[in-house]
Amino acid sequence: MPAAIRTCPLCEATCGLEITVDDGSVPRVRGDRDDVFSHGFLCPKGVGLGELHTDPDRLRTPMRRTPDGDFEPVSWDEAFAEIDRRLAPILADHGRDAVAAYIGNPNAHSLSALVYGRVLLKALGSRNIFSASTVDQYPKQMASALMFGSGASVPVPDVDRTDHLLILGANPLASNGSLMTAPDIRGRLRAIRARGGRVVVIDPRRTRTAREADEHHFIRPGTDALLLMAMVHVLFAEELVDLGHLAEHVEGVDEARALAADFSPEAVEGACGIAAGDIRRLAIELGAAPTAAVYGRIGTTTQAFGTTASWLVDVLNVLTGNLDRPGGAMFATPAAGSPNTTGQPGRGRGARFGRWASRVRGLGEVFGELPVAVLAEEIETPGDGQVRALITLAGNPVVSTPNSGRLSAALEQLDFMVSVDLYRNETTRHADVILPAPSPLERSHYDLALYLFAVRDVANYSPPVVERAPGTPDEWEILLRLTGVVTGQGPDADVAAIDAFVAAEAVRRQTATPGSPVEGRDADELLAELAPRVGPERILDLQLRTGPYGDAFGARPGSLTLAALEAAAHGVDLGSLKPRLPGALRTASGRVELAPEPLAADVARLHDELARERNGGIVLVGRRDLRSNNSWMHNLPLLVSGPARCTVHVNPADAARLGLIDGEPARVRSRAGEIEVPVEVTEDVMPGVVSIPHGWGHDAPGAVLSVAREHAGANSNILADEQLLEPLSGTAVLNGIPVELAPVRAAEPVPAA
Ligand SMILES: Nc1nc2c(c(=O)[nH]1)N[C@H]1C(S)=C(S)[C@@H](COP(=O)(O)OP(=O)(O)OC[C@H]3O[C@@H](n4cnc5c(=O)[nH]c(N)nc54)[C@H](O)[C@@H]3O)O[C@H]1N2
Ligand SMILES: Nc1nc2c(c(=O)[nH]1)N[C@H]1C(S)=C(S)[C@@H](COP(=O)(O)OP(=O)(O)OC[C@H]3O[C@@H](n4cnc5c(=O)[nH]c(N)nc54)[C@H](O)[C@@H]3O)O[C@H]1N2
Ligand code: SF4
Ligand SMILES: [Mo]
Repeated sequence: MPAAIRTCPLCEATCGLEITVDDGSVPRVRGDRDDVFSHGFLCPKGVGLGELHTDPDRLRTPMRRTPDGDFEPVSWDEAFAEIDRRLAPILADHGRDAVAAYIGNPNAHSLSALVYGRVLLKALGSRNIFSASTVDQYPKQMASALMFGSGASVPVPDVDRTDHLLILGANPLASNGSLMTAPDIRGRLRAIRARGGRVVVIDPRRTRTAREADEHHFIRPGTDALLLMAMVHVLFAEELVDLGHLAEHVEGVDEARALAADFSPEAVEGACGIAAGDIRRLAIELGAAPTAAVYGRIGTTTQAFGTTASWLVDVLNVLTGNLDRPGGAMFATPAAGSPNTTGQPGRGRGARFGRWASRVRGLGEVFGELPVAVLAEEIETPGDGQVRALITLAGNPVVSTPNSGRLSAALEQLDFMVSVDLYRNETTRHADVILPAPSPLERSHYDLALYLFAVRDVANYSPPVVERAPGTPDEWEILLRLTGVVTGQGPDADVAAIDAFVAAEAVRRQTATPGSPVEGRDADELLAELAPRVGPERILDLQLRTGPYGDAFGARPGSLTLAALEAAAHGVDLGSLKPRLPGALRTASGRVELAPEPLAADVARLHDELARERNGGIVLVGRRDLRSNNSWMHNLPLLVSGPARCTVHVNPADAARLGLIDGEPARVRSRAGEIEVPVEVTEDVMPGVVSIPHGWGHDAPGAVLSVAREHAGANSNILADEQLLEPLSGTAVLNGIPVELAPVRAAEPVPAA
C-alpha cells in the first residue's frame, strides 16, 4: 500500500506523518523519519487522524435544525439557501454588528481557514468578532506588539542552541509546545542538559516537563509577573544587566529599572511562594549563563497578569542580552505570510488597541477582536447592536470559554446560527445549519501561522491525502460561499470569481508594497505566472515567492516557490534561527520598547497585588493531557481509552483538610457555576491549588459524540468566570479561579415522618 507524506495539523509541533490509506480506511499512521523538522517523531493524536477520518459521527453532509430541535441532512444548495434566507435579513435590518463570528483554534492549523477566514470576516464587517485567542495567547501577542511593533513578533526560545532555559506556565511534554513550534520537545530539552545546559520550570504543578528539568519550583497561580519583576530587580541590583549587541536598539532601560525598584525577592516571596534566595539565584544564573532563554505559555497568559508577565519574560531576555542572539530568544524568519518580513524593515506603525469597545461592558478591541468572555452578554442584552446571529468556524466556545453554562443558554436565544465544523457537538448543536468541513486528510496543508513561532525555519507543504467525495466543497470554498451570502450575492455566489478577486487584490497589494521584492512589477503578469493555481495554493505560492526565501517571480531564480515545496515531500530546511534586529521591528521608534506605557501603567496593579491579603482560599488551574486536544478529540477510542482523565488534582494536605477522598467525587464551586469530578490526591499539585483539565463535559443533549459521551467528564469552564479578565487584553483568567471544594456525600436517608 502506498503511503502519503503529510504534516500533522493537530497541534503546533507540525510533525511529518506517513499515512497509509486503503480504500477509505487508514490502517497506519507513522512518523516520517525523513521529515526535515520532526525526524519521525509523532504522538498518539497523530495516529488518531486515522480514527478521525473514519469516525462515523463526523459530519459528511450539511445539517439543518428542524422545528422540533432535531437535525436533518440537506444538500449543500439547500443549506446555503437556508443560510441566505435567514442571515441576509438580519444584516439588512440590524446592521453588520448584529452578526458575530467565533473563530476556533483549528483555524490556526488550516491554510484554507487562515487565508479565507480573513476574507469572510472582512466581508462581514462586524465589530463582534471573537476567537479562542482571548482564552489563549493574546496577552503574549499584545506584549510583543507593544515591544516589537507586531503581534507576529513573538520571540521563541532557541532551544537547540541555548545553555539555559527557564520555562514558566508551559508543559510542552503534554502540549508538544505552543508559540514554540518544536517537534520532539523532550528530545530537545534532553539535548540541552546533555550539552551541559540547564532547564528550570516554574509551575504550580509538578508536570512531566518539570520532571525532565534540573529544577522545578511551585508558584502561586497568577504571581509570575511578581517573580519576573523580582528577577529584573536582581539583575539591576547585581549589575548583571548586559544588553550586549542590543544596546543601540533598545529604548526604556532606565524605566525598567525604576519599575522594578520595589520588587525585591524578599518583597515578592510571600506572594509567589518561592523563597527569596531561590529567586535571587534564578536571576543570577540566568544572567550568568553563556546563552539563555525565558519562555512562558498558557500558565502565564490566561491569568490575572497575563500581558504584564508576558512582557516581563522578554524584558529578562533583553536585559540579559539574549534577545535575538543564537541560544537566546529569537524571531523566526518564516517563508510566507509574516508581517515582520513584509514592508519596510525596522520601523512601522506600532500597535493600536481599543479602536472600538464592546457594547455592554465597554471592553476594548484587541487585534480586531473583542474578548470572548463578553459574547454571552452581547447576545442576551437587548438594544442597538445586539448580537442576533453567530457564525462559528472550527470552534467549540461552549466548552472552551468562561461561564459555559451562560454561553450555552445564550446561544439558544440567537435568531440564527451557522457553524462550519467536523461534529455536531456542545456548540454546534445550537446551530440552525452545520456545514461539514472536510476531514484533515481531505485537505492540503501548510503551516502559515505556526512557522512564525518555530524554533527552526522550515517550510513544508502537503497535498490532500485522500480525495473529497464528489460534490463536497473544500473548506475555503465553504468560506467563500459564506462570503457571497454576507456580501449580498445570495446563496449561489460565483466562488471562483470571488477567489480570483481575492488573488488579484493580494498581488496588487504586493506590487504596491514598498520594499517588496516585486514592488512596481506588473500585477497581471504575476497573476498569469500563478496560473493555473487557484484557492489557497495560489495565495501561498504568491506569499512564498515574495517572502524572504522566495524566487521573487524570477528575480531570484532557484529560490523558493510552491512548486519547489511540492517537489520536497519531507519539507525544506531553511536553517537555524537568524538574528533579525533591527529589521524585524515594526515599532514607530524603530527600537525595542522595553517599557511601553500600557505595561508600565499596569505595574501599579502589581503593587496592589503585593499588598493584597491572601485568605488561604483554593484556586483552580488547568492541565493538558497528551491524548487530548482541547475539547474535540475525545470521540476517538484510541484517545479516550484507559482511566478517566477528567479528575481534580488535590494536594494531600488540602484533601485532608477538606475531607476529600481519592477516587471519590468532589463538588467544585465558583462564582460562575458548579461541577462534580472525581478526586485524585497527588503531591504533584501545590497546596492551595487544584487542577482540572478543560475540554470535557460531553454529555450535552443533542450532541452526536457517541464515544465521547461514554467518557463525558465535566466541563471545567462552567467554573471559569466571565467577569474575571486580565484588563489589558481582555483575556479570561483560566488559571487562578477561586473555588470551593466539598465531598459529594451519598444522600442522607430521609427520616420517616
Ligand atoms: N479552562 C480552560 N479553558 C481553555 C483553555 C485552558 O487551558 N483552560 N485553553 C484555551 C485554548 S489555549 C484554546 S486554543 C481554546 C480552544 O477553543 P476552541 O477553538 O473553541 O475549541 P476546540 O476544542 O479547539 O474546538 C475546535 C472545534 O473545531 C472543530 N474542528 C476541528 N478541525 C476542524 C477543521 O479542520 N475545520 C472545521 N471547520 N472545524 C474543525 C472541532 O470539531 C471543534 O468543534 O480553549 C481554551 N479554553
Ligand atoms: N495534548 C494536548 N496538546 C495541546 C493542547 C491540548 O489540549 N492537549 N492544546 C494546544 C493549545 S490550543 C495550546 S494553547 C497549547 C498550550 O500549551 P502549554 O502552555 O504548554 O499548555 P499546558 O500543558 O496547559 O501548560 C500550562 C501549564 O501552566 C501551569 N500553570 C497554571 N497556572 C499557572 C501560573 O499562574 N503560573 C505558572 N507559572 N504556571 C501556571 C499549569 O499547571 C500547566 O502545567 O497546547 C496545545 N497542545
Ligand atoms: S505532536 Fe502534535 S503535530 Fe505531532 S503528531 Fe502529535 S498532535 Fe500531531
Ligand atoms: Mo490554544
